[in-house]
Amino acid sequence: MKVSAIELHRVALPLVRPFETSFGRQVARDVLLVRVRSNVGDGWGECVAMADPVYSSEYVEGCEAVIRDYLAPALLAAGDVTAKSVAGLLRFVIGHRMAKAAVETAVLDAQLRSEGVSFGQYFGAVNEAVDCGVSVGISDSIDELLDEVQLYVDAGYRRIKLKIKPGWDLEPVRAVRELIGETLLQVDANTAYTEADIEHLGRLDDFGLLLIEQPFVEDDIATHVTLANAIATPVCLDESILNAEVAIDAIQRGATSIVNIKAGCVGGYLEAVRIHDVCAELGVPVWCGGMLETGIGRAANVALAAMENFTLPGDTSASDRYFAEDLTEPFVLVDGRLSVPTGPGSGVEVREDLVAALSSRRVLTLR
Ligand code: SMG
Ligand code: MG
Repeated sequence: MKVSAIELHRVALPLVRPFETSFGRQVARDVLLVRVRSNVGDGWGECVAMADPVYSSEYVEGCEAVIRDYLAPALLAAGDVTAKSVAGLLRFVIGHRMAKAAVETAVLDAQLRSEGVSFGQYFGAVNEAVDCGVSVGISDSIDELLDEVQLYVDAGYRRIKLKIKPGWDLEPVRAVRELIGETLLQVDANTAYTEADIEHLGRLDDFGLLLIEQPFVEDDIATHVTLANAIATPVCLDESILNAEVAIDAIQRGATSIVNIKAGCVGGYLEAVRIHDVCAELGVPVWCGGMLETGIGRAANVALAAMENFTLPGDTSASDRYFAEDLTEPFVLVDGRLSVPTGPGSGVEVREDLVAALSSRRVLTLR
């Protein structure tokens, strides 16, 4: 295809309830959407960057700048483009994986819509629906946490993930374990701990957790190895997984025995499929992470999560867990699962009227 224009949309989308993690409390998403216009049709991609650089070095304004000043001009100057050629075209820019992922996904969506192929078919999905988990933020009290968890259990979620940080770990986990019985339970620290906490984290072994996600900073593989050797709970990397090569290295060093794959963080769905494949070869199960995506990003995540080695429930929750109104038709939980869209490309339609109504500034069109 030949890309003729790239539009950058910014949407202010309130969350139905605040989401607190070890790095802060979020009440809304500041969503950057990329629409690629081409001779074969249009495609959309959602950037997963948060408003501030507190989860990752990337953040919305930075992503917008790098797309506007570097990625979009490179794509517009290229001749014939396919989703497979995008990563190579953009390789001259170091890092900026969230920005690159949004651009590549928009190209992939346009390409597959024109070919009549769904994301699921393209990725090699083997399931028609995926098991869903839900990520539960840090609460003001254990009672409030239990109320929220109960809502999700009642809604049918197949796995609960609790956000933890020093001072909010053993007691909430103990209380939730008592509440939910055998239901699958895991925790996510978002890098809030240090090597000095290893003995303390070992106490989580009492609660039969599926895994502990990313206790230490993203560039510290070594301390994750030490922890994995010290505790029974499996260690799972998220922020550290930058690409397939890092995943292989971390697995071979014994830092992670389960991998959280976030396509929006590793440069796109093609890289996410590569990570899935190398993990499968190494016998390491994976699950699909989430970045509070709207239906646009969720559609692609659900298709990815339908691949064979995604054997654990993902952070692929229903639209109503995040937003009063989604930017696409809503994703609805049925028996703890979401259906994989079957239509061409992402298989969902962007509600352009809503995108325009919630827009926080004028659309930027690059040609
Ligand atoms: O999309 O349901 C979701 C959120 C899942 O907890 C989630 N994501 O580190 O795994 C993670 C976090 C990153 C985003 S927190 C704002
Ligand atoms: Mg995480």
